[in-house]
Amino acid sequence: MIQDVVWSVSIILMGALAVVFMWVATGASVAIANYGPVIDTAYRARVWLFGLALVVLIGANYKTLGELPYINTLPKLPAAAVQPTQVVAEQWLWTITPSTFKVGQTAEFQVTSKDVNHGFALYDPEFRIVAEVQAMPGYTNVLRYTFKEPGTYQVLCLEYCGVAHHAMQTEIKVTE
Ligand SMILES: [Cu+2]
Repeated sequence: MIQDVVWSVSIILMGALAVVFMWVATGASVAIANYGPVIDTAYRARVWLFGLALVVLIGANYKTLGELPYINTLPKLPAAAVQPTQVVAEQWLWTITPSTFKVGQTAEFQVTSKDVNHGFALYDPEFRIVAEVQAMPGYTNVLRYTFKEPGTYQVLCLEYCGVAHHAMQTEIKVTE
């Protein structure tokens, strides 16, 4: 539902922008006439290139925006291959169920928030960020990650969410 609204608003705004560009481009052709045939040709080529870019960009937006939300485009894996994992963010803690995994297991994090936007960020045992997705109230964002090494992974919040944002942290244990 909200996706349809976003989609319509985007199309209307892109259309309005296109009209403004057309208007400017049309007005510019009057001034070009004073600069002789060489510049005239260059400007004409530029108008055509701009038109081409416009068509390509509108096409690309039409193709990709229509596929939101991206969960619908995730490849279908057999149910046994992924471990559904609930991630609920709230000021200022994470609730992750389950929070222990085995090496080679793929977690399908289903990430949402009880209050404001948070940033779910997963760090490996060397504290390198390996996965990240927004935690948003009213949405469930899906993120898959296959654990490649054992140890203690950290989950931190990457979206400023209030005074204790920096303390919003938990752990995920991965065993052999
Ligand atoms: Cu935060």
